Amino acid sequence: MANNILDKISGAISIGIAGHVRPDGDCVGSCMAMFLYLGKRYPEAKIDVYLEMVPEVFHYIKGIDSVHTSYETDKQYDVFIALDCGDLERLGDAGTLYVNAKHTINIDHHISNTKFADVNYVLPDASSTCETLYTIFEQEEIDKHIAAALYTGIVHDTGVFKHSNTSAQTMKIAGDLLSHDIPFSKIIDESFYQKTYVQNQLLGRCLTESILVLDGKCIVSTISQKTMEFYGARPKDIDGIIDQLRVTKGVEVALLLHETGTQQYKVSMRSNNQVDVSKIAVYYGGGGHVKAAGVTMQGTAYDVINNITKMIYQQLQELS
Ligand SMILES: [Mn+2]
Repeated sequence: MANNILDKISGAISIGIAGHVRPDGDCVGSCMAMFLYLGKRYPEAKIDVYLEMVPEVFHYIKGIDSVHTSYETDKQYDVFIALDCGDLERLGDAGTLYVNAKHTINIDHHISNTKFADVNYVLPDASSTCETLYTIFEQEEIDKHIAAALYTGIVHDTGVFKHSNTSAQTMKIAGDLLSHDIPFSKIIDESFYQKTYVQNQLLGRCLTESILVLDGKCIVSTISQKTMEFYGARPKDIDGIIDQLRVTKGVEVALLLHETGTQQYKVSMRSNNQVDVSKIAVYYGGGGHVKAAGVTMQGTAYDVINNITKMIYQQLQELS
């Protein structure tokens, strides 16, 4: 089955490739791996890859400079390939190009995938779209550059082989990719762990100013608009701080309050075990998953913390 997925491509003069809006590592990695692979297999074809934007951290991927970030919507491709997209909507502005194409292919790993193409290849047990692609590509065509792109996607979607989607198969594939002599330490550090100086300063402040409540079961930190302005920080710069708060020993729930207006806070919540933070987020009009949720709330920081910790306390009481 896997080997036929790309059959429609042979003979295609023009091929379009796109991933989802707000591209992450797996999206960028899979689009670039496909771009490089098809470029080798079908040198006569004109291949375009589209992404809404390209995060700077993926600069090391070969061909990244040829990504199109604007869309000529009147173009018609012989084949258009959607990668790492659960549904057509996720393609964003590339959706028009996709719909206009003569043939469509959808390759993904989301269990919720709506199979919206002529040819669909979805592996819900795969860690990432990059892992899925590995099962399609001809082994002898995988070179160092394709391997680096695939490895990037696997690393990002597994949180560096940590999340529960990491399987024995994932590790085997990652191991095989290493045999292509890719700079794996550099890929992991530069695209995943590296922070800017400002990001580290904000992280440091949040950790220093954090407080423990509920007998050490809950950790809370707050970032004011003033602090954000002081560091010249963008909202993106506080990504990941909540995860560092969460791994504090003894903590069950971590809360990060980001002041986004007068008496308005964007609250991120993470739970380690039993507490369902999505219940709390939904109660206040937000949403998310059992262990990761968010909500925007009005009031002073004190009010917000009080209201949320009360609900965490209730859940902890019910569980004990
Ligand atoms: Mn993915």
